[in-house]
Amino acid sequence: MQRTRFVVSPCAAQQCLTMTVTSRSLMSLHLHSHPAGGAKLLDSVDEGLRRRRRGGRRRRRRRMTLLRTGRLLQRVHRLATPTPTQQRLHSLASFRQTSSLPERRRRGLLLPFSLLQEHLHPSVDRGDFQIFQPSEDDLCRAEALFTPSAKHHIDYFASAVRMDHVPALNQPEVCFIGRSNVGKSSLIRALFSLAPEVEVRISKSPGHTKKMNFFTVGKAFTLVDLPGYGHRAPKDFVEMVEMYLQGRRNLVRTFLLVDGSVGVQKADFVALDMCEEFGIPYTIVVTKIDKSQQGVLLSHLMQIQSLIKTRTSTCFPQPFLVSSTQFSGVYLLRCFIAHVTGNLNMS
Ligand SMILES: Nc1nc2c(ncn2[C@@H]2O[C@H](COP(=O)(O)OP(=O)(O)OP(=O)(O)O)[C@@H](O)[C@H]2O)c(=O)[nH]1
Ligand SMILES: [Mg+2]
Repeated sequence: MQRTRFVVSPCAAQQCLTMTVTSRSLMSLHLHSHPAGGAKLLDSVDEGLRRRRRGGRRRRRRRMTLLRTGRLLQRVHRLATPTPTQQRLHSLASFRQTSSLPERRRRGLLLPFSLLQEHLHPSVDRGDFQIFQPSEDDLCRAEALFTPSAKHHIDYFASAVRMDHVPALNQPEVCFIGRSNVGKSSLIRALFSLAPEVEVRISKSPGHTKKMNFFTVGKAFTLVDLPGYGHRAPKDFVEMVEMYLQGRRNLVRTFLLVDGSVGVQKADFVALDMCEEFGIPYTIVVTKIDKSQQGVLLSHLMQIQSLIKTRTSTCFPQPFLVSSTQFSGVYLLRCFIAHVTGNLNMS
């Protein structure tokens, strides 16, 4: 029971009156006054208590109303304020969001080569650049795989610096290799743009990714961000990455990234020869296509195409063009990953 210390003003009791009362009934009354005033005092105490109870009820009711209003306002505010996920979702994260764009811009985002080819001489064979041609329905279905839900978690899983530290996962795996700073982590971040809570760290300075970082896409597949080779590569890079590429049983595709603004570099030839030597299926991805002029990009692309034709046997004939900052080619690559990991039958 709630106990209240109650003091009646001296004008009623002419003396100070201290009482101990409960909120429901008067429990005890200690009068420090003349006994004759007792009845009068009791009346005034009763009246005081009643008023206090009424006031208390009113105050409680007001408090409850305020609380309820407060909670309601909080809920409205919560609904109106975007969640951290919504806040960080890029406006082009989803392929569907491109539908409101002008046709040419949309085509450039979905099939970057389609715009580039306009600058190609008619005698140049375009076939090898358009082998993988998914329908919009395929793109949609692939996107669903890259969209997290309560039953389909997309998450960072583990990091490893040695082969005996890599997580034992059975689902198909794809990995990203390339020179430091070529844009591996940025590309993974763009692929995961529908799950912005997945943290993929990127940096302007080369050699940022030091470990093999594993990301799981539900039970469908795993995506691995590898450290870069070349400038500021980790000391144990060769041992770490070579062992992984050779020894990973569930690795179904390696994406070898080449910087579209600088073309194939010496270190890229070494990586390409390594993939050939290991006999692993790999695909070349040309990054940062937003960075250079179209003529420069086209000449680099022609160089890559001739390289694939003349020097490779396990490389997919079509190079993929991407810009992780502008999302060009990202939807197509999502679809290709879904396809090579066995999660998408093309329509
Ligand atoms: N303009 C442009 N810049 C990009 C693109 N992709 C990546 N970058 C920039 O390139 C720099 C390196 O990107 P990262 O993704 O960290 O490169 P990385 O290959 O993971 O590098 P390491 O982890 O060091 O091997 C960052 O400053 C990115 O913002 C792109 O498509 N366009
Ligand atoms: Mg990185």
